[in-house]
Amino acid sequence: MRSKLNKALLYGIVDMGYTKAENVEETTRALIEGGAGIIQLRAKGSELPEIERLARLVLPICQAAGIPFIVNDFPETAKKVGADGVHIGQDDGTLEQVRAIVGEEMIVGRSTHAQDQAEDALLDGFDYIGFGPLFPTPTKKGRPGIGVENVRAVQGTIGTRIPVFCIGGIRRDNLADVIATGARRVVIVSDLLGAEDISAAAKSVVDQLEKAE
Ligand code: TZP
Ligand code: MG
Repeated sequence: MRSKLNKALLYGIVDMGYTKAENVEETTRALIEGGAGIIQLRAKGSELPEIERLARLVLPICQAAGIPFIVNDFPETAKKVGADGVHIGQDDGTLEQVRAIVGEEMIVGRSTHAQDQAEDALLDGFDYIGFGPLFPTPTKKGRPGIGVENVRAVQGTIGTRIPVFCIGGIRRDNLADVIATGARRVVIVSDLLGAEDISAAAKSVVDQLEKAE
């Protein structure tokens, strides 16, 4: 699955803040149909049994498509359902602590909010990073945007070693500008999940990212 991770340009998040539980499968399929190369389940505030239930819905869809399925925040749940990976934040412990739960094979990603954190994540041995939020976003309330100043440097140093997914406030209408600052992979949540045609929206993003390569 690490080789599949390396191919992913668009990281799709099935975020329960924007998706009704009954639409989880449909949303997952639409993101994948549009070209998302990796999918995360993000269910802030949901109880663990519900996260586990949703994960068991999303996982087989990702498996059928041959792309990695990542659980946000909960290594035990990721392990229990047989996910391909887990994503953790700066305050969610060390890679060692997570590896003790999920083992060596699972993909482990880290959120980073500054260049030094991105460098640390690479040195620690994380499989990929999220870098942002580039811009303030309602999806992650209370966190300031870090701007695009360091995107080119992070992409050039870290992004040549592990995937760097820029995140936070990226939309179809500013994607060209974000790509122009050096981004080559992105996470887009609200602009895709709020789109009338999620699959077409994702496809337009992937098309732009492919051209940037
Ligand atoms: N981490 C940093 S920003 C963010 C997360 C999960 C949310 C990105 O969502 P959106 O709607 O694409 O700004
Ligand atoms: Mg987290």
